[in-house]
Amino acid sequence: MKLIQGILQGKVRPLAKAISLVEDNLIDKEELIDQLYPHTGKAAIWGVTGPPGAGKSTLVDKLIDRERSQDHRVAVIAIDPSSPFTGGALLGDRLRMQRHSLDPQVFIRSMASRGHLGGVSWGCSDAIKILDAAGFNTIIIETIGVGQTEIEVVELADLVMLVLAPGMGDEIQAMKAGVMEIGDLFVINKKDLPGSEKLKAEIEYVLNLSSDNPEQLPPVILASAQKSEGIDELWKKLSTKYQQLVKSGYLSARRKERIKKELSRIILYKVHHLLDKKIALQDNIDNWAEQVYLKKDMPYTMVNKQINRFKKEMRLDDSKN
Ligand SMILES: Nc1nc2c(ncn2[C@@H]2O[C@H](COP(=O)(O)OP(=O)(O)OP(=O)(O)O)[C@@H](O)[C@H]2O)c(=O)[nH]1
Ligand SMILES: [Mg+2]
Repeated sequence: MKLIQGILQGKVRPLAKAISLVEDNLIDKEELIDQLYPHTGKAAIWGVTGPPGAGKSTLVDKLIDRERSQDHRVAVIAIDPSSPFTGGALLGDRLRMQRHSLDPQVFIRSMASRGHLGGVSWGCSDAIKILDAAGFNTIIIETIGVGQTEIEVVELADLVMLVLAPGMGDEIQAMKAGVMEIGDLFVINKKDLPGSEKLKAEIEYVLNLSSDNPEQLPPVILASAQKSEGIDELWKKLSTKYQQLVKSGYLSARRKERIKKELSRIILYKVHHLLDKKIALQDNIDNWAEQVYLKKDMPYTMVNKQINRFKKEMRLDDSKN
């Protein structure tokens, strides 16, 4: 396939086309992904998350510089949390990193987090495979860390960087609930603003409390993306942390876990569609609802009747289920 050749050569047009294909979740993508898959596994995948406006994109922009100074090719996927129809954050993220758009070794793409079949992580995990096969050394996924979708996306990364900034008290309280555990590394951005030292101390305190191994606490780094301060330290810590993950075997464990989740998700998705079709839900649901509304049938009786009909059609032996 010409598209595959183009991707393996790292050409921008085929890349963009392939990512659109996975974004729309078209069936043609399956062959594409499977053919690219043997070429994947080389890229380092960084997840960057944190509350809105913490400075994630500005930070990513600066990290791209550091990566480029090592001659690394970098791809960024910015997950746009708005609906596919508004595209607000998309514009902000693009602007923040715009100066790299002329560099052919940097690829920046936004993906909508809502309104797509199978959810964002599906499209995103395929996009990562495409970029990986295209030979990008580093793939950065930026998501806004508030909801479940974002946590799912972060699960696609090898290493997760949580970006916080002073003056966002409520968000940080909310984040402590679930998002704190997923950070391999913490950045307190906007250190030029008051309250950053205090926030760093707070985060370290929370991390200390929740950790069973105080020796291995994730690093907390003060930075100012805007003023390019602390970027070198952050970048070095990122590299060290990544090496640690590789050496400890933790990276391969994480990747296997990811494959497990992905296979489960795809299987369940496909089974769901198969069942939907077999049971002819869409064709019958109005009628079934009417029967239940008129109390001619009870809800569970109705459901079990349909399931039994389906089992018979599929010749599923009841005793085995
Ligand atoms: N004072 C200060 N402002 C910063 C710093 N870094 C980023 N900003 C500003 O903070 C605002 C948000 O920055 P972004 O990089 O877009 O933040 P983000 O986390 O990507 O935002 P979303 O993607 O919308 O969640 C912008 O106005 C930046 O210029 C910093 O170190 N100090
Ligand atoms: Mg952003």
